[in-house]
Amino acid sequence: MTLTNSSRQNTGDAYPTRTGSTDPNLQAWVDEIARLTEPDAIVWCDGSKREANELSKLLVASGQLIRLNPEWRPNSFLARTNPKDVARVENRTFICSNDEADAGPTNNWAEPSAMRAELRGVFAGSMRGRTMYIVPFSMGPLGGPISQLGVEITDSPYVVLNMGIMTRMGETVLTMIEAGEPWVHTVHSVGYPLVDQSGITRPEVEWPCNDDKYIVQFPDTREVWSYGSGYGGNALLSKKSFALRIASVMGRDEGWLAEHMLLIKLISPDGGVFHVAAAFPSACGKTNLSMLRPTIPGWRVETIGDDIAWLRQGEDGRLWAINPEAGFFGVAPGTGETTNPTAVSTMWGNTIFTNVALRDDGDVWWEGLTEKAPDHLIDWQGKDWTPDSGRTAAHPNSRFTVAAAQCPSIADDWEAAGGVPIDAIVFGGRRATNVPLVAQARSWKHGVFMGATISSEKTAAADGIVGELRRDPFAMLPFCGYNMADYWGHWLKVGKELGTNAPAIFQVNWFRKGPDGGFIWPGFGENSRVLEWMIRRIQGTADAIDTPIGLLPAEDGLNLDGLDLSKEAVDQLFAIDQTSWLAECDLTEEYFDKFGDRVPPALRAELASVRYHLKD
Ligand code: GTP
Ligand code: SPV
Ligand code: MN
Repeated sequence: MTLTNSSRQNTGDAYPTRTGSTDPNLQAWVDEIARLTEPDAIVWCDGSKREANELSKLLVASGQLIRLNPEWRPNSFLARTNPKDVARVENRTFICSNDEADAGPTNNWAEPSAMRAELRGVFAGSMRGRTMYIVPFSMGPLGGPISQLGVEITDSPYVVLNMGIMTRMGETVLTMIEAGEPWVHTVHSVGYPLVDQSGITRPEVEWPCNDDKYIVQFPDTREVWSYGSGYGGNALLSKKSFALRIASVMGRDEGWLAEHMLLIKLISPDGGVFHVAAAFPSACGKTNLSMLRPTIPGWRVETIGDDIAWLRQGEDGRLWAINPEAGFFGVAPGTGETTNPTAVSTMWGNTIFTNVALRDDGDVWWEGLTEKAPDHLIDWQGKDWTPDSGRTAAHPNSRFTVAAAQCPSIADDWEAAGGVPIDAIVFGGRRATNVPLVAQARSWKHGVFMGATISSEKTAAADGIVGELRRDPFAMLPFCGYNMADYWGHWLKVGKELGTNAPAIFQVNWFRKGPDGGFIWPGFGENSRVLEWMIRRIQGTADAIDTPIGLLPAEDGLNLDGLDLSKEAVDQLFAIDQTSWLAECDLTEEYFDKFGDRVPPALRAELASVRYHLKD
């Protein structure tokens, strides 16, 4: 749909901003990108409330955002993307390391100078008729010892608004850069110039983007270039591009870890405090676990992060972690009062919704928000919808963007600059079969093996066939900025440094299915039972049975009090089928072989040990 009210008429001078930077490198880079992309105006973002208000007003006026009814959802907006721009595009995501082998077999690689030339071609004039925004941001608390700075240049005010929620964004970061702090360069264009080469204008559209997309990381120079998409993980470059792909390379070089992990503080009935970091693939339950309300008496969970963690060994020898983000970009469908009431209360206002449905009363709705759907909605594509339409009202990967500070379960010290000390690391995936509800690794090496061999059914968070089983080591398949086998090696090295201070490692699976095809485990708040077992294992108060694939809860070890789950169902949750596990080992060997001799020998040894015990 085209819109008559072009957004470019009144952008540049909408609010007072600085006009440049005293940092010569930053200024030269901005000038260079402006020369290449030819924007109408340049705006240096200050991160103020006023700026966010001006931008949202602008987007509402141009029809690119819908203001929700403030009575239900103050200062909140709905964005509907182009139906072709709804998820991360993994086949257009590139790791352009100087050496192809450093990208490894799981990443798309392109030769850096050839890619730079290609990018110069697509970015040439790509911001014509638009405003170019300079978005300075900090990942992690400003000035923290684990924190890092970045700047995103973007021609999307929707991106600026989201970055204002997802990061610590604004003027202070520019001051830090001007004082000499290092920073990561990121450039983004939706790839929809409003003026062509010969000066002919075209009208603005509801969701500008381009069929041709590029999400390009240059790990050696720590730069990101993103073109053609306005969607979350493709366009909010602080998130997957910087905080995972680039940061994982920084971590490899500097001895720390950048992970696709949630972070929680767990408080036991006797007041014990524990911190857990958990990696699950996209749309496999991180946000839900980070906001979990325990069903077992006396336990509390507080939220620190829901998607990304940066972890580093502290002076005390333990592993400490921060959430580098300041907001949540969460999956809407399935988020409701019964599953994740904390998320529902977090988004009471000041929230941007993307691709959810619009209610007649000007509020939002998606599948799972309430049990019963409203009688009439406008669906995520702007079409009339009724419960018998035969299609979902919200896109399966529809999302909410909201500040972490609004979360009622946020931990008091979630912004502690030095982070929190980690007691347990958890790996999970979506597996209908084989993988038990919970297993503990016998050692750090075995834990790294568990992480390296995660498989999960594909979700709507990325382009592709939903449900297809794929390997997703450490839930980092789409996010590791270097050779995955080297990354496993890096994890082993970090474990060696940590020694006896290393956290315990566990594997979980909330998604095992029974003979009727339904999930056996009730999940959500009941996952607290699994967390309790982990803590008791760490404290040495819970027994485990040693099985070929890891340590499983002993008979009656898992607290199932008050849960309506048959003995048969519990057996199904923990069943280890020898034949299918041996077949799984064959697939693991095939998978390892893809990485040739870069696979750490310790992981091959772990595989051999699992096989040996299975055949016992
Ligand atoms: P990304 O933001 O893509 O990284 O996803 P995520 O890992 O944060 O996943 P999220 O918590 O948003 O959950 C994704 C989907 O899984 C939602 O539809 C949830 O309702 C569903 N889900 C989460 N936890 C559970 C669980 O314990 N059991 C079941 N059956 N479903 C769950
Ligand atoms: C994911 O896909 O893991 C997300 C959403 O958290 S995105 O920001 O699009 O990557
Ligand atoms: Mn994620």
